[in-house]
Amino acid sequence: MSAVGTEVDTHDDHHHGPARGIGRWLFTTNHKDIGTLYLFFSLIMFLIGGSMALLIRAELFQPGLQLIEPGFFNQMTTLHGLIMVFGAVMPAFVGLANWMIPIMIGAPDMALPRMNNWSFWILPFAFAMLLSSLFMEGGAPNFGWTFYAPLSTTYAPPSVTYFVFGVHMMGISSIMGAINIIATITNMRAPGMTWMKLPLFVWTWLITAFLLLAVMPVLAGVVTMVLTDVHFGTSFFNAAGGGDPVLFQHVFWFFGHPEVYIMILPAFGIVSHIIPTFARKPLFGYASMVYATASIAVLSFTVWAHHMFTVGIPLAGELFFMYATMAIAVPTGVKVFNWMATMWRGSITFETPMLFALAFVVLFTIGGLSGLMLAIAPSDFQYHDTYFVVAHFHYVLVPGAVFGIMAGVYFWLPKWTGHVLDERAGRRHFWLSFIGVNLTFFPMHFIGLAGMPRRIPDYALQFADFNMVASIGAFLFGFSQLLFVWNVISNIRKGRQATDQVWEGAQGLEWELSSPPPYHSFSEPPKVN
Ligand code: HEM
Ligand SMILES: [Cu+2]
Repeated sequence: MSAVGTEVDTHDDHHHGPARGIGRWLFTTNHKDIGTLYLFFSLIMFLIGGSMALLIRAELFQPGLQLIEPGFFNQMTTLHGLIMVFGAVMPAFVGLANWMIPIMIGAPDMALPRMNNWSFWILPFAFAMLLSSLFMEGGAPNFGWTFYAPLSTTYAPPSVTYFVFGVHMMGISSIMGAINIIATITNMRAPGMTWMKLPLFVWTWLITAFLLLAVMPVLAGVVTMVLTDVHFGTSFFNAAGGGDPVLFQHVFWFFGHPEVYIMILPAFGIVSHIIPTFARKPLFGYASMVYATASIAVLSFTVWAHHMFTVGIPLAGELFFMYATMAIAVPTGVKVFNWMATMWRGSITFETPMLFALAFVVLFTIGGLSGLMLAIAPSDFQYHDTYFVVAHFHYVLVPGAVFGIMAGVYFWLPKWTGHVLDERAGRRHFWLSFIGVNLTFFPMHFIGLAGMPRRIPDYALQFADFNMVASIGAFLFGFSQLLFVWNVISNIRKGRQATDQVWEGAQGLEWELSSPPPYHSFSEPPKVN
């Protein structure tokens, strides 16, 4: 009988272990293996997307054109955005979900293991398709990650077709992953694991999976309309043919805004496990966390046109989308309050996962506050399409989503591998990332307020100083990620042995299992009292 009143039978001798060699990874249906594949894939994509960001920042280090010509700059910003969103952040969260959800709910695996294998293996093909467009005539997609029509229809390079096919495959992968996660959480919970006993990471992923199920088909629809406008003579977005380019923006952002919550809700879940562990206090307001997550997800369908305040939608529409966007701040505020209340009077220690989790709370809140500024329609007329917007979404995506993922990896990797990471290297990685990310994106608020547009390879002299600081910060941030890569690679096999509990205050079924856990985790469903 263990501390949290569960009975866990983990002896694995009657189960076959992993296969050997490349065959193991190609044909595995095991959630841990597939989790590992997703995480390694997203790390590679993060490094590719990050290198493109550094190329962009190298060009923007000084006014004038030094390194790359404007057309290639557009390709770099477009691919950077697409790769970071669909290739790095989303697969990383699916990787964490694959590793953690079954062992958190007491299930031997995901509900649909073979589909799980396919959900992963479709991704490398999708991104090979997208990246190969760099070597095609006319180059890679150059119309921004938002691929607005008519840039992506009338003026698109031939590679737009590969882009559409690539996005279709990414969407299929996400939809299959979402179905698997919903089926697993709904049907594979151990006896006694009732809904309001579910770990918060599992709740945030369940809600994220429903968001994915709702909006990925919308993305598939809008890229298909781009495809038919380009190849089959339809005029969905072609004004000359009776279509409407503004329609594109409505359909795209109906997907696009919930998409940003798909990239942050799982991180809310991760942080809600880490803060109680290192504050040595139970999470404050478990139920309100669940309801806040659900209301954020519902509200996220009602705000999409806040990306379009300047296209000329009617005043009543602007007011509606302005107030709806401000309303999202309420459940988000509940979460921040609950994390603070959990830490209040706790006996806090600052191991690397906790450092990333704390920076997540503080810097994500900064991103949220600039989001509130952007929600005010009249002032958004000034901010729209400037570097203020670039600063806003990078604060919610880099110290937000990426720091959340880093915190999760530092927290759970010792459980996955049975080896702890180098704590000193972890702290160095944290502080260099913390300084780097603020040096990069904080100055962007001010050059944006001063009017510097986004998506331009050159700019007026008065923006030079802050751009120089931002570029230096970007390189500091970029290179400090190599410390993380080194820490992971040099310790996943040779690091100091981890205990099963790993972190003293950690709670949950996953910490009942050995480190690393048996290949099939539980041979009998644990009973959760
Ligand atoms: C690693 C550090 C990063 C740096 C230094 C960086 C830098 C930049 C810069 C300078 C731009 C603006 C280019 C322009 O408008 O001229 C940009 C655009 C963008 N970034 Fe990042 N970024 C980083 C990480 C990320 C991450 C982690 C994500 C997403 C998860 C992301 C998503 C985007 C998106 C969506 C765009 C808009 C692309 C477009 O305009 O179409 N970035 N990034
Ligand atoms: Cu939005």
